[in-house]
Amino acid sequence: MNNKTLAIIKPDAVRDNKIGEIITMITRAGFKIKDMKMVRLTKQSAEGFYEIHKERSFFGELIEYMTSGPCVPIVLEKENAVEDYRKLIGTTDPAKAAEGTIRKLYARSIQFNAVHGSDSNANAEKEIAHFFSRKELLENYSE
Ligand code: 3AN
Repeated sequence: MNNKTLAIIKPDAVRDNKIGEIITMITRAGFKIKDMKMVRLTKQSAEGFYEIHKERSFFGELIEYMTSGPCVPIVLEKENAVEDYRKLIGTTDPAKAAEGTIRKLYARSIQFNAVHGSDSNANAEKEIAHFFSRKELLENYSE
């Protein structure tokens, strides 16, 4: 069954001019782009998105990083989207990521790790809603 996941091309990868290369890897892997935008997160919005990490020692740095420039949230659809996209991006720490993964190719460190991917279908739904209102989601666009 097809499902959706939220990808984010993070500010470091946008700054490095890698949006196109990363999207090419995503579409070559069989994902369909259902929605996409370029936004600069506010502090409040980034804190909301990463709420689950708020007690972590790196939370402040994570928020600073995610608000440091524009990022590109993308709604992807594919069979087994959540799991397959996590495989395509590789582990959180690029030093440990498999060859050929997005993080192995484009991430600098565990902190500046180029891309995000939802870790479950339930979180994908929440994360998509964080960036795309029901009304603006293209699949709900009726005009
Ligand atoms: P993933 O992005 O692989 O799901 P999470 O959810 O554990 O990983 O971490 C969310 C984000 O927090 C990471 N993408 C990274 O930017 C940052 N992060 C995670 N672990 C660390 C760490 N040990 N030090 C600094 N930043 C981290």
